[in-house]
Amino acid sequence: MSATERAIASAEAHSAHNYHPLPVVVASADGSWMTDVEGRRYLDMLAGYSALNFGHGNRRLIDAAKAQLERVTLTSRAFFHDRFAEFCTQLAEMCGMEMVLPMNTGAEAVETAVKTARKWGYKVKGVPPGQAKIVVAANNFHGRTTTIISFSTDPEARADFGPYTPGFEIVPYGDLTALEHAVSANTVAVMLEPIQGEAGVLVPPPGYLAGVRELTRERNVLFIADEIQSGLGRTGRTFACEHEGVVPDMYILGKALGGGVVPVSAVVSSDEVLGVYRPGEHGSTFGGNPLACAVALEVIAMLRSGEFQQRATELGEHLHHELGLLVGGGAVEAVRGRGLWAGVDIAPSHGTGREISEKLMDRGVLVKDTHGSTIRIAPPLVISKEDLDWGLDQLRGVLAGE
Ligand code: IF1
Repeated sequence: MSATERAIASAEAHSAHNYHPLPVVVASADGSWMTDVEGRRYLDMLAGYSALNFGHGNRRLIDAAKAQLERVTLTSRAFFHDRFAEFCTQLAEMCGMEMVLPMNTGAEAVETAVKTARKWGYKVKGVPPGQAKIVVAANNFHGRTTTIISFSTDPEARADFGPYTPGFEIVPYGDLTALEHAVSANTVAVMLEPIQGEAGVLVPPPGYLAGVRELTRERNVLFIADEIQSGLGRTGRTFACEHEGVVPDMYILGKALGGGVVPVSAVVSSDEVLGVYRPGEHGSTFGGNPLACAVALEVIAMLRSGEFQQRATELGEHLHHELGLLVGGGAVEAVRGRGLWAGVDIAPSHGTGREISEKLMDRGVLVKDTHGSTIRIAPPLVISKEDLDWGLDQLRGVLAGE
């Protein structure tokens, strides 16, 4: 058996099979490239589902983490620490908001957003106790906790995990009329991905996000934007909402906020909304820990320059131009996305998303399929144009059956 086969067999024998990874065993990574246990190199065009916007082993992030590792890594929130205030201040400032509640994973931040919206509904809006409703979109992906999958429309994500958490309404993504009918007196929030990632990088119709903003403002409902995957430079802006000139009442952030080094997530909103909490009402052991704050502060500093957003815009235009040329050639049925983020629908005649992903792996490119026939392309924002073009050449070769 090869080193790869041995590692996979052992992993399969001793871990739950809740994933079906491509048969590659990564041993090291740098920038946009990963190296497996046998020394083979792969261009990473998934970037940890956008957690690795700044690439593997980003010098600034590693140095920030190393320095903090030597100082203090965890205090719990029972005490303050000397990175906490600057993290919350700078993150709130980047979002144009006032207050932060730090967590660790995206799902934890989404759960925090749900709890916050409900508490705001009862304490501020005056919704009767236990009656709060939150409107979400069909084909959403917000994480995998029991409450979050309770409002999923994906049978795989829901099956056998009941009983489900009540209090959610589901409307078609992009449909403002349906949304208007769903919002009632007891609606406390509308929670949406500004671009639906897992659904296949679905960009909403122009004007949709602005319409959601207007409707929620009119009806005194919180507009919550889950920018865990779409945010922090991926689409060419700090936040995907910016493409429509929209500022939500609350951002949910994660993934790239920790730079792919440590899990960092947060809910960011106003004093009115996050001011509903009293001590002891919510929390987390690791939320806002010194190591997370140190890395996230470096991420915020890097985003402040605008260079990553600019790269995602310029290289994203190139990416979408090249992918667009494939549509109509028989192998690619549609391409969607924004910035350095694309969903490519493969014609069934040319294979499933998984089959294309495996063929790309054989050529040294790593992507992830979703929902059968779509592959997602989301390289680190530090990818060079040469590497991006090389990756596109491999995709063209696979689709041409070379
Ligand atoms: C897996 C998907 C992507 C997210 C949005 C919240 C979360 C995610 C918009 C939860 C996480 C991850 C989860 C990961 C694969 C990946 C994923 F395929 F599952 F749906 F990116 F599209 N909101 N997405 O995209 O954040 O708790 O994971 O930190 O579960 O396999 P998390």
